[in-house]
Amino acid sequence: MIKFSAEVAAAQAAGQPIVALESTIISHGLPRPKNLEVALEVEAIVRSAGAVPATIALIDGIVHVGLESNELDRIANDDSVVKASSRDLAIIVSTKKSAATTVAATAHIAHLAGINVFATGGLGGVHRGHSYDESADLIALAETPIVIVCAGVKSILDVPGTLERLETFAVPVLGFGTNKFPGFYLTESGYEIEHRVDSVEEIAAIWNNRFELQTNDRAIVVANPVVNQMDLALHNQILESGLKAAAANHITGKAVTPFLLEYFHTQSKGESLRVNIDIIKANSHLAALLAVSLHATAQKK
Ligand code: PSU
Ligand code: MN
Repeated sequence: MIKFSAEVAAAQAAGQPIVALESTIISHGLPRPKNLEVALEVEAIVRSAGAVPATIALIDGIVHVGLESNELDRIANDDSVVKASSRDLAIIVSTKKSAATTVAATAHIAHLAGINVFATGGLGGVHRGHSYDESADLIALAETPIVIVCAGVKSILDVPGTLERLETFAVPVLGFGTNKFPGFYLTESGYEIEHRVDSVEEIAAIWNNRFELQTNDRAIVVANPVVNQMDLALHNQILESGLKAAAANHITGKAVTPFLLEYFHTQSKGESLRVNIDIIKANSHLAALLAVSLHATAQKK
């Protein structure tokens, strides 16, 4: 049921390090035409760090691990591409539709394909004001052994609520070079995290030790703070008006996150877009370095 791109198939045959990349960022997170440009740049960043990119999506009902350039173009530009989380996967396959995959769906497929490092922008989590609205990303993190590099959870969410859920699900959260939990568009969310790592080798060691301890049945979150954050006052002002706009427009379900991201990008006149792109690039680079390090430790064993 899985089709591998030529590049990913070759990497798997040769045992090279691979980084999974999600596609909802491309289809529903970034505006056209920047989305395709960024998707290609992110893949190039992974390659230049010594790993092979595997962007994951469903095309005409087939699960793709690694996209050829025409397939990436389709995910970026075809209006019929829907946003698929874990629960949608079998339905999309049955109906032969095309879909971009969220963190939850991408993590699941990456694990199926034997990939253990994954880069995204910001995780989904508990929504503000509606704590019953919890991203399926959280459940996927609780069920999928994979390292996910992100810039924290999206700042549009209930950050402390999400951190508490990650604790409940026993998902370790590692701050990369920091004890401050990053806030997606913001370098710091205002919440602390207990564990800090300063190198990919430390993450690789934790990953390997989890196998020995058999606590490796779930994800590890690596939280990588953005270097040049969005202007704080602008961020807070747009967040407040964006949440009101989402309520006024009766935006619900899986449309909430894309609505708020787009609201930010238009209201900030591209400032949040600049930050979002920086985040995705930095996380993909770090994920690639980690994949290379994990690969080296696996070979030594
Ligand atoms: N990170 C970004 N942009 C995005 C997303 C993450 O920088 O668009 C996507 C991911 O696919 C994540 C999804 O899984 O938002 C969360 O959606 P929801 O809140 O509906 O679970
Ligand atoms: Mn939701």
